[in-house]
Amino acid sequence: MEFPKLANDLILRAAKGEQVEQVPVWIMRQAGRYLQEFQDVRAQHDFFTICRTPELACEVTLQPIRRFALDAAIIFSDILVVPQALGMTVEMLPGKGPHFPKPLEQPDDIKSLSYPVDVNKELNYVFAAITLTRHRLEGKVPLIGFCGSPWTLMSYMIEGGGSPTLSKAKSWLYQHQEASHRLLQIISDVCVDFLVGQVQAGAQMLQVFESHGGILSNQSFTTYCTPYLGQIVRRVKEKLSKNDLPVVPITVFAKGSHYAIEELSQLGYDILGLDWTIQPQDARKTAGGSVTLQGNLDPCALYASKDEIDRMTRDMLTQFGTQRYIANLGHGIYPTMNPDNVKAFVDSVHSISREIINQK
Ligand code: 1CP
Repeated sequence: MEFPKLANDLILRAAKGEQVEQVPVWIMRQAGRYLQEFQDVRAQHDFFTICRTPELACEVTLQPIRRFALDAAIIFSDILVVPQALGMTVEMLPGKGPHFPKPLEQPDDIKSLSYPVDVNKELNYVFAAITLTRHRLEGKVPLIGFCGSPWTLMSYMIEGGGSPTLSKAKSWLYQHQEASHRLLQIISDVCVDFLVGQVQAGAQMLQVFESHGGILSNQSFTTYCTPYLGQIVRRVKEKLSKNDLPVVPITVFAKGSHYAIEELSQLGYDILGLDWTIQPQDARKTAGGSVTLQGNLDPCALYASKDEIDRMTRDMLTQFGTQRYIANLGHGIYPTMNPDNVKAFVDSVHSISREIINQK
């Protein structure tokens, strides 16, 4: 069945480096706890039940689109659906976050993973949610699919949840190098099929979240992140074109990996997501002109007054420039954010960027 015709392709044009008349904007974690309507759904359903029920996942994906003039929707899911597909149990503890009752403790535990994974069976619910959402979006904005990066997922699978130091997962990189590469390869293989499946289901852009890259040394990043991130983008694009699927723009967001901007910009990703610690002009210089940049307002900046948000947005747009750029926060929005401030940010990006472009 055909999907409705796309009315707003601003973000796809920015991704490809085509001219835009205003800067596109979306917000990492735009569907979630800061919205009362999400809390209402969440009060009735367990987190992973929402992910696994296409009607519910679709509904919460659309919630921020109804409220704000966002230029993209991102499918409601979680990066931890991939460890689940590999046979691991993951629970979402209210107020605490993800919890793996049986994390990987030693290299031998890799054998307990269910691999290879038939993603069409194990992650079919994500594909069904994407297809449903593409229809319900009625072509208003493009739909983004996503996955976690191999290292970020490996770190959760070993730590068993969030951790400030990731010392258990990092110790594998120093004690069990061969097993680390084996695990990273297994996760990469699943990510490739998962991303291709999301495009087949209707995703019009993809993002890989390397949320735990910044905790590594530059050298560990180069050894354990870059090769797999490169492999993923290369293999996904090859498979898409071989299967006559659209070769959609792909973003890599590596939080905290300021030292890796140059290597990340050379992997074949169309868009490089930046956290708020990075100077826009430095990133532009290091990444070169052939990738689109995305980011990077400090998520906390949205606690400021609307006038301040306006001022900081103008500053950000002036520094990034208005072309080959997608506005976003430098990381996910906080659950205690006032939605009015989100609206102020989104509207500021549009009005100020139009003003700058029209002045030229
Ligand atoms: O709107 C959207 O962005 C779509 C939904 C989405 C996405 C893209 C969710 C819903 N999670 C994610 C990605 C995700 N999940 C990442 C990458 C982005 C990032 O760095 O923030 C990561 C690291 C996770 C893992 C995860 N899931 C955490 C972090 C835990 C930690 O401390 O390490 C948490 C708290 C979750 C749960 C979660 N995922 C999503 C929501 C709305 C929630 C809150 C859970 C709830 O309602 O109880």
